[in-house]
Amino acid sequence: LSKQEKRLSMSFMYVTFISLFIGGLMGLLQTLVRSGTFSLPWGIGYYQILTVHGVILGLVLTTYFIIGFQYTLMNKTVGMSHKQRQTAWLGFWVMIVGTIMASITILLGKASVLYTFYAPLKAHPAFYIGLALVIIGSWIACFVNFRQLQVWKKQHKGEKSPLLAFMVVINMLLWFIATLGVAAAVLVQFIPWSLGYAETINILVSRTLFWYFGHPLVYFWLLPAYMAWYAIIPKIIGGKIFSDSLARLSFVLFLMFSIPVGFHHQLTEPGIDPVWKFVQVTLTFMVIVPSLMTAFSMFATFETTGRKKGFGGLFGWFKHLPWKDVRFLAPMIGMLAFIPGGTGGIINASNQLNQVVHNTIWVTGHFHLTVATTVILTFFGLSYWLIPALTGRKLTSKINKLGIIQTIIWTVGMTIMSGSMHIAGLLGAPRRSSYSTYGGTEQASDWIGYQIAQAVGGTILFVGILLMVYIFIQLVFFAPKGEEEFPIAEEEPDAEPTPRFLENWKLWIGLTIGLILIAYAIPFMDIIQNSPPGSPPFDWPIGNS
Ligand code: HAS
Repeated sequence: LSKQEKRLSMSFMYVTFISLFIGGLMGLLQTLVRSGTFSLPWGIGYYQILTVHGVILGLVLTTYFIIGFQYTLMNKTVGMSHKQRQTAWLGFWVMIVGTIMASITILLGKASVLYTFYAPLKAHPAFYIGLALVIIGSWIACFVNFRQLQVWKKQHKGEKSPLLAFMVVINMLLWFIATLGVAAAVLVQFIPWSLGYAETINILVSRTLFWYFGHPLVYFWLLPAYMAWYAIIPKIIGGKIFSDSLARLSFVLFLMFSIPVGFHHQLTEPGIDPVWKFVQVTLTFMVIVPSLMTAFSMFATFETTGRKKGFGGLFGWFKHLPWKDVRFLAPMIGMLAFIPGGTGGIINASNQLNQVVHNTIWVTGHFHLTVATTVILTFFGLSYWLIPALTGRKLTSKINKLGIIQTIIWTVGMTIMSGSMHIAGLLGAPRRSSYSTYGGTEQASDWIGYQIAQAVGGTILFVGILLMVYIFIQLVFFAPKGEEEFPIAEEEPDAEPTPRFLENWKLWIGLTIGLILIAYAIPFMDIIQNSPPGSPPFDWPIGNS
């Protein structure tokens, strides 16, 4: 990687770790408020900090880390031209302007609309314009990545694209197609409404467009973790990629099935025909398949590597795993967390069970296991070698030890916090509520113990965040200079050749669009036709209604 390429990726990393600190602090404050023992000072609102927490960690940290990491992968595998780098910088600055605009409105209390920001909650127009800029900036990153692979393909006619480049392009395609929905809501509904050009807004349309984006968003977070599991972890444990074809197929399945499933977030929502909810739940169960393929593949990688190293017996291979290497341990705990995290997802997606858990703090527990453990621990695991590789330093054994302590703190804190969220949710405790005792009602007294446990877990997690930020500073400024290994695994030498159709982009994009039309076209038209008078979908300018 050239110096300029390293600087580009690092800029994204700085935003990531600043976000981690700010967002984490807000999380700590929330758990303290919910414990019933703490009130926010200086008139700061609960929903204000909840919005900062969700937007900064769920949207800003993730997007910046992912784009920065993916640039590194693309530059390493297929290269980046001068012009592409300049365009990438343009995307970065557009995203920064948008992020600053949206952050200021939230901090001033003018956009306490939560990270899902759909109507009827309304924010200052600068919040939506900021969001639109972040989306546009990220699209620039998409097109830079697409172009990088296209140029490489032209120069390597007939060759199979490098696995990691293929995966990045899938993730960016998924992001691009998904963000079209939220961009439409922001541009056509929210900006005119918040500026006062429209008097009303169609809430169901705004929520449907949000969830069209909101579910693939979670796979946009997950896929970079899967890139690491498929193609980086095998190298760290001294093995090879189990199957290039299986890895590509699972990514293709994510592209096709992660988008037409948004209704599983709207199962309790009136105004959507149950038949279409059923269709989308069926598709949700399809998107579980590539995760099961990934689980299979990971076990296969661990076992084959162990057996090659001579570890026999049913579980002998387990011993060879480098448990003391934080580059392995952190993502591995992430994988383990995905077993209950994914199971929780399957529970959420099942209609009857969703009636029990929807809008309870169980859902918050679910996404703290998935995004805030599986994904984030994998991102931390990547950072231990990625940051020094970008800053020209070395991961020392002392930092490695600190990393292991960080991983343990995170695991303990999250087990306590997310575990009590799951239990309190089953007892009926609502999510997104600033109340803790509900005026002393009997039912709330069942929850309060778990809410205190959440605060204990949240405090432990905040210590973990402080330690991670300290590690980041060490890796950027103080670790000894040197060359850190960039671990990309190779395929097994005797692997079957990857079938060519897996790179048939027209086929996969065509099928994706087809599935989206099947899942959304008719119900979306129904929603618009059945909207009550006075709530047209796009009431703009005033008077059209
Ligand atoms: Fe989810 C709500 C369904 C996965 C994130 N989800 C959310 C929300 C977020 C979120 C943020 O159907 C809240 C949104 C809001 O604010 O309202 N989710 C699913 C399903 C899956 C799923 C079916 N979710 C995720 C992932 C997320 C995420 C991934 C973030 C990264 N989710 C739902 C539903 C709701 C929901 C409903 C709405 C609830 C409501 O009513 O509001 C599936 O993708 C899960 C499939 C995963 C598996 C696990 C495979 C296991 C693997 C690990 C193997 C381990 C190894 C280690 C190899 C089947 C791959 C072994 C090693 C040894 C040493 C033993």
